[in-house]
Amino acid sequence: MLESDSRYFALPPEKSANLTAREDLREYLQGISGNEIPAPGAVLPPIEQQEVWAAGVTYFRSRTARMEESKSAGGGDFYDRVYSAERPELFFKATAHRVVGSGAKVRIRHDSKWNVPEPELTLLISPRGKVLGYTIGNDMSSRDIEGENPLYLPQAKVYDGSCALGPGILVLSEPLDASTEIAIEIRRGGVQAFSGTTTLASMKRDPKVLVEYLFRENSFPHGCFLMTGTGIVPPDSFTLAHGDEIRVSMAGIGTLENTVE
Ligand code: DO4
Ligand code: MG
Repeated sequence: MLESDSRYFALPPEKSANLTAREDLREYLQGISGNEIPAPGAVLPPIEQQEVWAAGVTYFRSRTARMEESKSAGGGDFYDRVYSAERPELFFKATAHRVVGSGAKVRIRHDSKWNVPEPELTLLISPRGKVLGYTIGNDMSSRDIEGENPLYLPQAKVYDGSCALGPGILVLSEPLDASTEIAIEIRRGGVQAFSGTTTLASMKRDPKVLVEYLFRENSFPHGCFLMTGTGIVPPDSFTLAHGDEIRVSMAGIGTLENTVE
């Protein structure tokens, strides 16, 4: 499916592999402009066989929140060190079957009591390491599990329904403007429970450098997604609850909407 100015068009699978440039998409859209389809309730995540990776502690807010949550594990000065280090933190986040699209349900772990969404600019990268486009990612995270011991990071981050991507891909090879805003709103029982914003200007790392590190000694025959880290963390008193509605918006990409199962 293709979205253009909030209008939706069917995209046959055999076409999707060949439409990688913005010009191809424009041309294709012109040819099918009569075939509009209704706006979908839930859409599939824009992923096929790619792995999803993530960068961590790329914003000061993430560093500070993590130092706070890992106090009982010794204060977490490693978060401060990774924030300042030349080498970024990169970790494996999800395979496609753990990823949900917009309108679908994300999950929190049953063995965790402190959970947050992490709204993140996410890059779609070609097998050759070229940024092809951008989407919105939600890196669902269990703060108590990560805070107990940093070696538990994969359990805090990787589980079924731990990752949302979408609503679609903004096909664009140029960098997004630093003033681009990421906004999140969480609603509980129809009432706003948390909202926050940041801009890409607050990201400490250049996305291109994150990609360069990711592709060192790693090949991605199908390309991959790279979440670029969160700059918004709710206050420590906040945890997600079942039924919460999470909306993450970025200009030019749209809104990724998910309910907590
Ligand atoms: O260091 C742990 C994970 C960090 C992360 O996911 C983020 O900063 O977004
Ligand atoms: Mg994250």
